[in-house]
Amino acid sequence: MKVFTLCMVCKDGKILLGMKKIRFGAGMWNGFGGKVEEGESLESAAYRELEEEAGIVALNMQKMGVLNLSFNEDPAQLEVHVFKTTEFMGEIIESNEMKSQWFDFDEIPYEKMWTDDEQWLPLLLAGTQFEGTFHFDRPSTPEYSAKILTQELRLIG
Ligand code: 6OG
Repeated sequence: MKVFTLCMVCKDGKILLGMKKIRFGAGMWNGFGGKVEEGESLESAAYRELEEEAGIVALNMQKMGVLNLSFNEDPAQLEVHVFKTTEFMGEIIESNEMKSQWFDFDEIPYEKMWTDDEQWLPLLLAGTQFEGTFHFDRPSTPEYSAKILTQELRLIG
């Protein structure tokens, strides 16, 4: 089981998404995040990854949900802790991992995102906390969009 963070930056009715250039999820838009390091808290990892990938320092970090992700044709099991940031300092930069762009909430490019995002991102934008379990056929690649085989999505609170 690998533990990751994922931070969605939302401001003035827009969401900042990054086009992932390398590794897991390359070719797709996503929030900012990565692997939680040994001895690091989930929240510190979320702040660190956002700064590394988008160049900005968050002023708040709200825990919104957790995703349990697994695949039929791949042993990877991921626990992704999802956060929301609405205030930050600094200039958005392009990193070697991510090229970022703002999207209106009604123009989110779900067709070029992980297929689970369409299920939970509307909840996050509405301020609802969630816990989701998604089982996919296999990880997405730039040529193949992972299909959800089973899913469970629970709203919290
Ligand atoms: P690095 O390779 O940068 O971390 N991630 C997912 N995000 C979404 N929305 N859906 C998924 O469904 C995901 N699986 C992984 C977690 C990978 C980043 O990608 C996220 C991390 O933020 C399968 O270290």
